[in-house]
Amino acid sequence: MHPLSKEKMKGIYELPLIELIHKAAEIHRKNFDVKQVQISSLVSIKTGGCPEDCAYCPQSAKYNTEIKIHKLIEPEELKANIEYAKKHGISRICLGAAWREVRNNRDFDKVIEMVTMITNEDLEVCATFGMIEEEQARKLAEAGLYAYNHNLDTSEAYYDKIISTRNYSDRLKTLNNVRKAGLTICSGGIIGMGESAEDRISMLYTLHLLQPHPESVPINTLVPVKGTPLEDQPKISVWELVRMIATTRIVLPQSMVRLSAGRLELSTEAQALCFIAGANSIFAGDKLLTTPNNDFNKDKQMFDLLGLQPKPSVHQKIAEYNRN
Ligand code: SAM
Ligand code: DTB
Ligand code: SF4
Repeated sequence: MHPLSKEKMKGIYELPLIELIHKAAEIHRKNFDVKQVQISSLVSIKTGGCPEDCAYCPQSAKYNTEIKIHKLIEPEELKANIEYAKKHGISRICLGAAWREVRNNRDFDKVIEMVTMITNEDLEVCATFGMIEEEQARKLAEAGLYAYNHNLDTSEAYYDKIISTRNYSDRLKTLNNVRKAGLTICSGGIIGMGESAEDRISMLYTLHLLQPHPESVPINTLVPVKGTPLEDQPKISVWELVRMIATTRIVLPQSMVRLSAGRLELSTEAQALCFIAGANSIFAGDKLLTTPNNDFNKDKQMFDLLGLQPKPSVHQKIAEYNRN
């Protein structure tokens, strides 16, 4: 796909909602089996005490939040998560650590071990560990890492309203390191932090200019957490979320669009609209990293009601192909 101009992208974002949803649904159907939605789970392997000051984040050491801080877990502790994932159609496990950047120390050896453990079970592993050098990303790739998550979060113009301890170019540099190491990229953002439509379009434009496009694009709605600077941020309308998802689907047609944080606030009807508009992944399990998430059984009921199926991991698809 030739890059679109920013004006063209703005035109898409501003389409009458019903037309936007139709257009996105058509593009979704062209590129994916619309019944398949990937179920991912999150594991916070190191929680809290992060030196960064991201205004949305309960894990920043700068804010007084009520999370349970812990140092890096041991690889064995992941066994239960792996078993649960395999039993419940979860095909990707995303490991999150509240680090500013990856360091070459004992903890890094442990995460390498974790990545190998999960990959050996034919699950996709994604990691979100903050800034990373190409060499470190390469080591994770060699251990089997499938994707690295590093969100742009918002536009470059709005970035310094949200984070002061790093800048947009640091973010883009990490994404470039991840790509050079041969990993797939998971990068998206958060809506509902007080940003304008222009900021949302700019963020999508930056993602759209990355070549190849990020394979995975999480769209989070802010979960306001007590103690963070954004704790009193007003809720956004579900229609804004649907508009964002539909635009993402159109401008990043082959990417997995992840209906991420904020799902707990959504009705089944609202989630169905998001799937129609092109979302094809969710985080499941009763906890995201530190905040609550939808009940797994309710999600299962939603899948049954809407006729959705859990999408297998790439490793499971290869294993299936080899068996036949
Ligand atoms: N420290 C790493 C980093 O910043 O890349 C990884 C962990 S961080 C928690 C991963 C992503 O979670 C953030 O980029 C942000 O998009 C999302 N996130 C964190 N807190 C959130 C909140 N309260 N509401 C919505 N999304 C949130
Ligand atoms: C992403 O974009 N959203 C997920 C995952 N990538 C790491 C994290 C959402 C975290 C929400 C706040 C919390 O639970 O701490
Ligand atoms: Fe740290 Fe990541 Fe939270 Fe920012 S989003 S404070 S870098 S854990």
